[in-house]
Amino acid sequence: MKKVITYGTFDLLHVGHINILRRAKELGDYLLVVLSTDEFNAIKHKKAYYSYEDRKQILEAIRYVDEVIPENTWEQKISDVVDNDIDVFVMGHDWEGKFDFLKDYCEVVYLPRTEGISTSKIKNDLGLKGQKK
Ligand code: C2G
Repeated sequence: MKKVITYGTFDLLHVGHINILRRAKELGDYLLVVLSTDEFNAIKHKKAYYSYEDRKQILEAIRYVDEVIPENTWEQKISDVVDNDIDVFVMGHDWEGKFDFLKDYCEVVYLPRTEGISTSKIKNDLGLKGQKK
């Protein structure tokens, strides 16, 4: 079984998220999503609208997603890949090059982002400007 892993906050779920999850799943048989906790989001200077538990439940309802586990630190990726027998690491190309250290442990794939949509854009368009991102 070819196992794929990806990471993110996945707040205010939109087609950009669905597109990366679908394409990630297409690279294997099993997709593990490592979901940023509310505490880790604070470290990323992000504030999700939905709690970790709600974002986890939403992701688990997506056909492409097989498992969701918490992302608590920047440093957990090597152990996540090794401990879960991961074959492919996938991220959007806004992260191009940032996780190449994982090439010692698995294939690393950066996929094009979906243009014109983002959680920040949704918040801005809804007049939530100035809210903590
Ligand atoms: N994404 C995309 N197209 C968009 C928006 C997001 O392809 N229009 C992708 C991102 O490139 C990322 C994934 O969707 O691969 C999740 O995006 P975020 O929830 O914004 O995650 P991020 O804050 O980038 O977290 O340790 C890694 C971090 O947790 C990544």
